[in-house]
Amino acid sequence: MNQLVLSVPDISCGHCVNAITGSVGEVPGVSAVDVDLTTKTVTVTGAADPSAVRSAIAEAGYEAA
Ligand SMILES: [Cu+2]
Repeated sequence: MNQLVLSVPDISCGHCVNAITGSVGEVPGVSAVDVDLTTKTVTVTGAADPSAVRSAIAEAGYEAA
């Protein structure tokens, strides 16, 4: 099972966490999403295409560094 860790500096509150979790969770191949408010990172577990994960984060209104 692959794991992808992306830094998303604009994560600032629970709303951000929920928005990104929901959007990335819909990407095909994603089995788990963990958004860490403290470290401002998004950890994606599964076989998802990394570019699709980045797009989902962008659709939620954020940008992966
Ligand atoms: Cu927020």
